[in-house]
Amino acid sequence: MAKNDRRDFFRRSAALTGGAIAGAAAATSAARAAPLAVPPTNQEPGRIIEESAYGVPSKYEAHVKRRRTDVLKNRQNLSDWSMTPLQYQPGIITPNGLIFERHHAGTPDIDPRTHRLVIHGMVKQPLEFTMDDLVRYPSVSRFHFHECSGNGLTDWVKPASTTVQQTHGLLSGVLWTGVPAATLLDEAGIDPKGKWVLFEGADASAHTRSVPLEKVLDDTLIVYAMNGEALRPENGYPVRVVIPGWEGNVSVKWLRRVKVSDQPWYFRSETARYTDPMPNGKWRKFSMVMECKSVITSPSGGQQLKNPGFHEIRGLAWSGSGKIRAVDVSTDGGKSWREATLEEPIMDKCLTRFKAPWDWKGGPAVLMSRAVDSTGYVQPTVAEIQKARAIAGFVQHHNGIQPWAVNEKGEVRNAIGQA
Ligand SMILES: Nc1nc2c(c(=O)[nH]1)N[C@H]1C(S)=C(S)[C@@H](COP(=O)(O)O)O[C@H]1N2
Ligand SMILES: [Mo]
Repeated sequence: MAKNDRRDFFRRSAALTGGAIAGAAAATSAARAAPLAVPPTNQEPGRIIEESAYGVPSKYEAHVKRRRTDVLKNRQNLSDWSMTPLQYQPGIITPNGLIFERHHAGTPDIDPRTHRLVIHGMVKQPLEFTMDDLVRYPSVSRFHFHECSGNGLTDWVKPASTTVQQTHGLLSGVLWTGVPAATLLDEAGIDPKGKWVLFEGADASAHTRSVPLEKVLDDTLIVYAMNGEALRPENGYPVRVVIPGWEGNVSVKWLRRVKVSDQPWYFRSETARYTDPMPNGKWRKFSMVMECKSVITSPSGGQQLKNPGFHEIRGLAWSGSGKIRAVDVSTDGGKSWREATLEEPIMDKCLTRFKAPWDWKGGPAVLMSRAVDSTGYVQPTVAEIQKARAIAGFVQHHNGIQPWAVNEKGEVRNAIGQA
């Protein structure tokens, strides 16, 4: 945005916010003079504290839950996934019971007392850790987004999914706690010829990936806790690796083996899957960074605007290459854009919230968001990302701009490929 445009924009949005909030008061709440009736909850004591109970959300929030894709039919439930209800997520953190799940052969039930993790291969001294050993190491906690590279794979070309949970819900925001992988590898002593690191899971898929040593020493974590409690079984209990900003697939769950080598292993998940077909007929050799992306979570698919007037456009932006620098929003399908407000804290490889006031006139509109990260990378349109890849079947790493179409009744629907 040029300097003058920016000044104009601030004037316009200040006017919009002021005027619209006054309008919203008239449209969404009723004037009242008489005192409120005293409700029954004021007249009798509430539920008492239950001994040793693990708290659960209000029964009125029962609709807020993980769901499977509504596009693909799963017939065997072993290689499966569930998605985060982003339309109900008010902050940058996803509660543990709502973090998306993706596994290739079910969730194992691992006893932390017998679980062992080894570091071996090109190291001076192979090491074996119990869970008690791991928690004794100096620990760190970091906020990061967590996204499966298959996020959006049902909606590459045309709208198939109805809600943002279905289009973007292979995404969560998590506070991870554990030990930097560098600490453990340092202790094992890396052979100077070491260049790649293998991570292997203790599940029935024995899921395995190769990660460059540079990334492992930079910011990779061996974690045992998420959002203030032990990992949940479905997310890797008792220990997993977290590779910040990279596709979820490399963050191997139920971690049992770390091996150092001078070359990658070329596993199925890095050759037959999780890489990208390019227009020249070749496939990318490794494609692990999740590039800059954003999505409007409200208003979003399946929701309905009740009244014209003030609405706050809200959404999430993230980048595997750094921090979010800016998010622009459009309400006219990308013809014009204005800058949204980013909500602090804005952290590296983490979900960032954005908000923009919008005065809905009651007519059709197409809402879009476009994120820019700290490297200057701009989130592509769907047309641009389609051109950059050969779209055939299950294509990964979809970071195109998501359009939501609003009709005159206020109904919001997925308009990917149509706007
Ligand atoms: N051991 C093991 N690790 C795994 C997987 C798996 O099937 N087995 N799935 C991977 C994939 S594809 C993703 S997207 C993430 C999902 O992590 P989550 O279930 O905690 O969200 O775990 C990765 N790590
Ligand atoms: Mo994934």
